[in-house]
Amino acid sequence: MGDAEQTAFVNALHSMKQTPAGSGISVYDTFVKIHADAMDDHTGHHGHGGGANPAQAHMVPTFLPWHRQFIWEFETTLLAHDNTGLLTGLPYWNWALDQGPGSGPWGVNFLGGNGNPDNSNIVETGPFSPNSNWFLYDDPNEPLVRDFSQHFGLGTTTDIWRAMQVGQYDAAPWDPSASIHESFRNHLEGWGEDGPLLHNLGHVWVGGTMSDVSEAPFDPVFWMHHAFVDLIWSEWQLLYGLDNYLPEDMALMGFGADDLLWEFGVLIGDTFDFSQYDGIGYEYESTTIVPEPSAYALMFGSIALLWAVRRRRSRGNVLFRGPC
Ligand SMILES: [Cu+2]
Repeated sequence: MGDAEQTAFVNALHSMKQTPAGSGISVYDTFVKIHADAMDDHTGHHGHGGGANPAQAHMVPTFLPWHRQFIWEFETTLLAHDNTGLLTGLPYWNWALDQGPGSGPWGVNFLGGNGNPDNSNIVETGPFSPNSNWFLYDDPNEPLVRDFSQHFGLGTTTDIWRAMQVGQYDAAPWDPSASIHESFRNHLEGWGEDGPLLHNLGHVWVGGTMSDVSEAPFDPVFWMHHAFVDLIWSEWQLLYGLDNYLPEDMALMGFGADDLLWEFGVLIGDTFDFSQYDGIGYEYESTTIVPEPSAYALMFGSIALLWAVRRRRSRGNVLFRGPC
């Protein structure tokens, strides 16, 4: 992403944050609230159960479809708030490649850096600091907080490769205890027995706002993190099949491909083909075939070359998600 695109991204986010939605909160905050509310099913019960409207966002097979639809709706809204026409889609944060506190999203003109440990880890640099009026919707005094981990690293290309070896989408009991050797979804979501993996590591590593599930999308890096998680799922789908989803219908009430993602009013199965989305679809720059681990690291290292090639393709009507 060039400087001008980064600025366009920042400005579009602020435009969403300043535009009121019908609910009395802003367009941006509406998305934060959808994610917070997704912890509960329609009866207000925490976690997933057998209700007609189960909680589908986390710790269940629909983790990937739910977030695919969620960031798609965010992305199309974001593009409507970009008055430069420079944005082609969400950027993604390739944390396997950009692991340092000074690389990837963390520029002073982009998402800002780590929080200040001497001031409650408040993010004081960049355009999402208190100076830029970036506060949580339900607590107008609560700023963005980051606490880059001293204890955990981010997922690596080898970690991604390991997840890619799991050819089965999910496994009973369809929750965080599903074996990461049998459940690609749980492996990528990151509920490892020995500590967080991949998606969860991203949240834990950034820390602060990102490590609180009811606030995480308040940190704009959330969208770039989930775009990369979605990229990994999309590459898995290209290896194992777009419709390769579990559980089968009726095996777990509310989680079959023919069931509804009820916040969004689309079928779970409607999210599988990312090239045909809402009649538009999207694609990622740098889609790769998964080779052996050593070659995979090499591939990620040389991805800039692939981007250059794919950049020249006609974009047509398709949204384009590139690296940040
Ligand atoms: Cu989430």
